[in-house]
Amino acid sequence: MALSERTGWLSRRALLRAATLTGATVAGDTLTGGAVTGAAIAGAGLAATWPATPAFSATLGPGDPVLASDVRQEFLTAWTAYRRLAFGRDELHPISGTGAEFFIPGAPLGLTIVESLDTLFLMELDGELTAAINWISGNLNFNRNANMHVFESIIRMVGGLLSGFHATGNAILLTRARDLADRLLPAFTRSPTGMPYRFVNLATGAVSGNVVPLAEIGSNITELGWLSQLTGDPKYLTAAKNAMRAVFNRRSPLNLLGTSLNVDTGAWVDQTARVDPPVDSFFEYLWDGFQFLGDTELKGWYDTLTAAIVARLTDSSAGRLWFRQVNMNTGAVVGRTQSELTAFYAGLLAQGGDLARGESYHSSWTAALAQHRLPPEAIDYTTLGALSNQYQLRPEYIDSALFLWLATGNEVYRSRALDMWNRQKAHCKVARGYAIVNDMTTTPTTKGDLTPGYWYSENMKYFYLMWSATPRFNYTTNYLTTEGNVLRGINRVAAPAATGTFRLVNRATGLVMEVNASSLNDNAAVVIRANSGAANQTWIVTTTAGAARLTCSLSGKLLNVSGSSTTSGAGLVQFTNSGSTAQQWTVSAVAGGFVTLANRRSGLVVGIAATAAGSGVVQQAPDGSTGQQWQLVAV
Ligand code: DMJ
Repeated sequence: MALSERTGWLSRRALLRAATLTGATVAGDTLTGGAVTGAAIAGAGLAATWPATPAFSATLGPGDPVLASDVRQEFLTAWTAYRRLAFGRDELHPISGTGAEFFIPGAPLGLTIVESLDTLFLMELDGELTAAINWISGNLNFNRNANMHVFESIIRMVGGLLSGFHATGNAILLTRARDLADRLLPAFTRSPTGMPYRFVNLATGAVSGNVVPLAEIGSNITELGWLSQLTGDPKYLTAAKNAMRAVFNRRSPLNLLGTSLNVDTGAWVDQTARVDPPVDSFFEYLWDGFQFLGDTELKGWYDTLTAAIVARLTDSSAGRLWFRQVNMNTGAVVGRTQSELTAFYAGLLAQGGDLARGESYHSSWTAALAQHRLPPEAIDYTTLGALSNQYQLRPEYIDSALFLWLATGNEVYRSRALDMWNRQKAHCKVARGYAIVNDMTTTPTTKGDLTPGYWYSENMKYFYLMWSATPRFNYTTNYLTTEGNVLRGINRVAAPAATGTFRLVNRATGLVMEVNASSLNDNAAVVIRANSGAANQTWIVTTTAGAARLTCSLSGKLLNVSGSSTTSGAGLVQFTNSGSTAQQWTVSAVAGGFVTLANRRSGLVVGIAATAAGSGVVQQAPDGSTGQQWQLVAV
């Protein structure tokens, strides 16, 4: 039985309470009053109806609940660190415990929130998704008098918002995506060639940066095309298609493309033909424009250019397939290196119909990986030696493993993904999640202080999809963008029945509330501890007489105020249920999606006695500090 038909283990699992997503929802992804019109889309040269082309048809093996849970827990650790320390900032710096901006210095755009939207949905972290959407609704503002990087904005922000809209139907996400796209559109419309400039001032529309690599010119047709579908306005799709056509029309007599163009003059600046970045996803979007939008002209361009790549760029080293760099006009070889990012091409070749070459190319990267702890940023493929010892938490090898698995059902690709999962855990893990690696040859590896936004959108989603068998994903008809944003194939099914089991993560420390040592006994003290994922760190929240009870998952005993419960400073214990008000808590939301837990009898609030791991939990007079605030993270 195909994996997409099996959802049994998930529905039996203890899962989170289904949260109500805020904001208006829109049925079927179609805005009321702005419905997609076939005429508008046909006018832009595309099929008038949404193509239902099944992308994948292989029979898939069963999910692996243990691995899926592991991925989810690791994601949660990183996400809760971001929630506590950098919520709304573009990216988390997990080592210093701070955040920083990716796009505009001083102007947080919540990149990690946007990158995480559909991953949160797929992992059934609905409460966290609500907090994310609330932040977007209240804070995300694109009216900035600053230059924005057009390519990164479209694949990360527009794509992320659209995938969130696909997952939830929340209209605010589509509104924000459209607002950003409208602000970015001058990059296309002010260009004499139709190929976009690199930067646009979001407030004024002023454009800059006229030397642009192909990935930046042509990795936008699925995001912009779908925006046209959703709004009924063809201008987004038209801009994207014109840019791709302008590039295709400048191909060499060998049907090869170079690396970068001057978008004012249309002249090639770098005539190196390559599959590597910064060209890579240009080819991906030719195929995707066909697969996702049904544009057969794009498929023709993909076929023409891919035939030339196969004829002129394929290389063999030690019997393995690689893609060299050549001059686009002469075909002369100019390089034999490979970027890690090019590993995506294995999956693209397979999707584009060349399964044998796709599988072969993934095996080449598997051989390279055998020489290193992690995939190096770049290699000399004639030796498999690293040209850089960095690994920036890149997703491309896993990305291809997912698509080759979907295409073939061959378990070797999940084995390769598992190998990468273990390597990521062994060499990239830090206390607050995962970090890029600046030097993979040291022991331990030398970490860099960054969790890239794409890690939330790509790596963790790919791993989770391979092992979760989630009913929220259609394993046959899906479409994922170059940034891993799901634009087709999310099933908006409700989360399975609630158990209301949560971890309580302290806002000040990030430590998790747990039952101390002899946790099966009455009177065991409650402390905060680093997260181990153990059952003595999870709490079942149920409502009784209008207040919450917190039951320890391991012992089944209730969180209780010890001794003189009206006294500030009294410690907390777990105790068999007495039904007393000392065992009942008022859960109140505070800013940022955190909660306070006030004891019903005393009115005092659960806080921590100190900041260290292992310090006791007490009830104290409310002081508004973050030490008295908790994140309820559904498990
Ligand atoms: C991601 O932003 C996207 O996958 C993009 O297409 C290029 N690669 C990065 C991550 O490596």
